[in-house]
Amino acid sequence: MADAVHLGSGKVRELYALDDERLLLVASDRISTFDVILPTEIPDKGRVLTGLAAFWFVRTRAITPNHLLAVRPDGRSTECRRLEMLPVECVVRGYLSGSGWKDYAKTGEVCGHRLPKGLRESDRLPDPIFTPATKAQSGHDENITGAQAAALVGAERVAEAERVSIALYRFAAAYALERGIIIADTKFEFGVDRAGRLVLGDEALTPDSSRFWPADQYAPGGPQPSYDKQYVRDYCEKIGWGKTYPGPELPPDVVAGTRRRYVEAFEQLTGLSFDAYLANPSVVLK
Ligand code: PZK
Repeated sequence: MADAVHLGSGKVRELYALDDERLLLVASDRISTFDVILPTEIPDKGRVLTGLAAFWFVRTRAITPNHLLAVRPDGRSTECRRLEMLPVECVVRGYLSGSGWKDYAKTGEVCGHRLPKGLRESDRLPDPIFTPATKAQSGHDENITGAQAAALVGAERVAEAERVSIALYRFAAAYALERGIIIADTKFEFGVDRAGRLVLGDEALTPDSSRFWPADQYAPGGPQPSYDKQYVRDYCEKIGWGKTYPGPELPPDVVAGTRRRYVEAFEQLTGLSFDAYLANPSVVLK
């Protein structure tokens, strides 16, 4: 880290340049809820996300190349190839939730996809849909149509990103469901390498970039409990926090319960013990 140059901060991550070709993504233990970063950290959260993303990168290499070069021994830092990132977030939805549900309830459509009538909140869609988004001025993601995405990055590139995104989602959602986790939707970020190839970047198929639901509690017709953040949300509701900055400190039992859920997601999906990952993060790469 001595000569890494800080390039930027995300809500819960830091980005550094290692050299002209390599970046370092560092996942912190910060947690956000209702778009506010809380003052209390969840120990090892960044390691869980880093390990899970690396696990998926290795297992989806036949679907798409990705930016992963190495996971550092700290378990929270990913060395990755530097790409030219596309200014479009590639969201795939397999279930009707969040802004997808809101748009459908208003218009019967999500990002230009005409959907069957009569769907309920959290219903599974007949087929997963590609619903691109851009980072708006507000910092919030804004859904856009395929045509708007094409105007931003070119029609062929969007078509390629859509095909790869849907294939990644289908693979991961089927895999996760066998292990008791519904991936309701997920966001991919792609870049282009020097050879002009589309490459998967960022952090993929984690509970921070996706909605994970416990499959054994799935009950469409309303919102679903979050696999990872439900204790935090319940606590925030209980104390009547107004969901604006600053967020509340979390009590130890909420921290412990939330950490346990992140670790459980890691262990269920990877089939590895999290202690084994802490001892040697490269276990997820085998
Ligand atoms: C890249 N971000 C998001 C912002 C973070 C992360 N492989 C790459 N090549 C070039 N740029 C990026 C990546 C990746 N991944 C990712 N911004 C640029 C971001 C702030 C902090 F940790």
